[in-house]
Amino acid sequence: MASHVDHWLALARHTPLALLLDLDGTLIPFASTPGEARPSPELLTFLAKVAAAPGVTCAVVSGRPRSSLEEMFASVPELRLVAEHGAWRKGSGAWHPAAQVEVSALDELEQLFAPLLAAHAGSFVERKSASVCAHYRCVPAAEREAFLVGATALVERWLESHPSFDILDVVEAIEVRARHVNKGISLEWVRERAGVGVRCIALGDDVTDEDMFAVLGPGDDAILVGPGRRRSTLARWRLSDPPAVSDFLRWILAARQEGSGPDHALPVAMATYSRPRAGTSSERPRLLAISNRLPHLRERAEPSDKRNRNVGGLVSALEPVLAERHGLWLGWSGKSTPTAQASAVRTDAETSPSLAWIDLPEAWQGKYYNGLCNRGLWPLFHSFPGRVRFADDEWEAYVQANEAFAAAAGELVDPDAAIWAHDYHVLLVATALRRRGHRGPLGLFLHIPFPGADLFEMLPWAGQILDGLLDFDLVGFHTPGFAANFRECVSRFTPGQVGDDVVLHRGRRTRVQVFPIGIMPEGFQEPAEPATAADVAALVSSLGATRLVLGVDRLDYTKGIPERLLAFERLLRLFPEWRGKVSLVQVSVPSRADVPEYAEQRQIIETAVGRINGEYGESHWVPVRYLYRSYTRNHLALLYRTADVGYVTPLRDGMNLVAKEFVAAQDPTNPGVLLLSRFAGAAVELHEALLTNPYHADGMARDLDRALRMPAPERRGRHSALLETVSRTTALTWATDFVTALESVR
Ligand code: GDG
Repeated sequence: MASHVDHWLALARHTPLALLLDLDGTLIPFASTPGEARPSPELLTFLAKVAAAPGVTCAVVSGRPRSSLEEMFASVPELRLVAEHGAWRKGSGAWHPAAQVEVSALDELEQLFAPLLAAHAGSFVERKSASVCAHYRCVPAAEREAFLVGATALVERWLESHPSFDILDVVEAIEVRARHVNKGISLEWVRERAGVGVRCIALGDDVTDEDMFAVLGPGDDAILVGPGRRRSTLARWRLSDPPAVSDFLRWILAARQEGSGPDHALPVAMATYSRPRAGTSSERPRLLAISNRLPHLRERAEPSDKRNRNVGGLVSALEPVLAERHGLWLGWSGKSTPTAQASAVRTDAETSPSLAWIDLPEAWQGKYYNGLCNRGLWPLFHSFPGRVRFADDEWEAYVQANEAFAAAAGELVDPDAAIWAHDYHVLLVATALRRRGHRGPLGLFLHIPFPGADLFEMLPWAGQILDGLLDFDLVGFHTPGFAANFRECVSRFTPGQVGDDVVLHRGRRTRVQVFPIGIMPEGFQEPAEPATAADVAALVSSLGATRLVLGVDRLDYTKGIPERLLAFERLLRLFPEWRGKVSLVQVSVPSRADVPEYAEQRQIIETAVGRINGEYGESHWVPVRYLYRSYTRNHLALLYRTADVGYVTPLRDGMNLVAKEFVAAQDPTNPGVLLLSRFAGAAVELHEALLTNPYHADGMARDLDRALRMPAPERRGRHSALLETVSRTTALTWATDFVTALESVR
């Protein structure tokens, strides 16, 4: 116990010190109606003393409406007040709103309660700015269950079409509130008022206080107020009831008195009922990666296709980083459940890295994955507004899928573990994790571009997505341009304060940083296996050309494959001397085939290939060989090495790893030329590539001609500079840099 007292003495004597005190159930006991539960005159006098103590900032953080707090604490102007679970705050002057809320949605919900209120005497609805609270503490005991069942059903139906709200199980009431308004957002506000180096103590009794506990820093502490083992909590300490809270505050004041110490015992006990989980803390992972798909189940590789397992740069990069930190990787199995819920989380520790996965309801495949992700966010973020299509039910499925990932994560790691989320499928996972009480560092890396503000504004849920991103502690992008777009969107569409590499929003500090992803170059420098060598030799001889131009992509409209074919066709027309001498091999890996735009893209490509071969082909020469399939890495590496030109011309791309793989695979004594779209993220780093504009067929044809004619010394010079870049910033440095930044965010 002595060490507990030392801990509390150190904290109590710290300056500045902030006390965040919930009201009902913490400072005062519950009564039959909120109106009857009030602080006594003695308590008010005592709170005035606490709030006036030098170096102490004292805030009452309550779910009550402003008017109620205003009236109760009128005699204690030194107290800071937070009303309606964080929606309003009052410092030394007037009340200020903390966030915007869809008021009309709450009006609608309030009206839906009317028949239920009429049927159950004693029930009433309390309307707040960011929530609607249906109280049943005065409903006769025999009717309470009926009221609860009716109210829960009503709210759950309403929530199906209002995913930005959630339901709170508060004491003797059901409260529906805007997700982004919670007591956690008041912490940063109080901190700012208390001053640099502040340590906080938060006290509360119900689930809404967990939001406050969740955002406490390492020097802070939380105390749950209540009689016994009622529920799981993030608080390490416990106080039995409101009188014990007053005793505790008295003890704190006494500890701060110079020369003397507390004259009564510390009433705080170590909580014995923290979050129940399987395994001991030391066995549970300290780092969790979350991505939609798991490495060996990615779109380009079926689970049964062993050739393609674990070949990607992401896997090779994360594997050592996760292993070193006892990490785990969570994703969607790609399989569906027949129910409306995600499956329980399953794990496989035999793989490296260890994997965990959930199955998602069948309906979500179309709505969340093919819908919002691949027909909404993907084209929008890649600046293809004409292909964007949004639907409310898809957004709802997206919110639910993010909830499901957060719920699974909560099963797998402790609330203080670091979590690294990947890509546009899980942009809301931090919000869901925070709500569930996660307080460890949360990071997101976006593998695709971040669009400019004019495009981003097309997203009907732009505000929610930005709020979701700003619930992470660290957000990473491939290029400074994407990071700048993000900052621009934040400053245009949120009240957040935007700095060079930091955003302050709703009491959270989010670091915005650039981490260009790389590859593991060694994997593309291994000698070809004999069967691979024979296969590639046969392919080359079947073409009948001496020069080879190579394209390798997932079949996706962002990759600009039709534009690439068109430019190759223009090469044959503008520079007829190349006819019979150069062939284009285009490898297109099947992808998202059940999304109509992708099936259509395949048609367009096959038609163009047929047209070019029909017009230019000879019995001894095939202008374009189109391979709609995937290859092993060893096979790809030899194709890269054999090619004279790496034809990497996406219309827009986050990075483009094929460009880097092509560089890594070249023979340095006789390297091929990388012809790279200036709209790939890779163009920011790979300056020595020949940069081209895929929207300009004639220009790209001329660049292709230049690449094919480039003299060996120039090719070698460009390649050695490119190889230096590709070898310096690898997949491993990328993952290590991100995780190191993530672990040090707070
Ligand atoms: C997203 C972003 C960003 C291709 N064919 C085969 C095969 N591949 C591999 C390549 C490469 C990967 O697929 C493709 O990566 P990209 O970076 O080019 O593109 P996306 O799939 O769109 O990836 C992108 C990336 O995330 C990482 O952040 O660079 O901008 O869009 O590694 O080698 N792999 C195998 N067989 C094939 O036939 N095994």
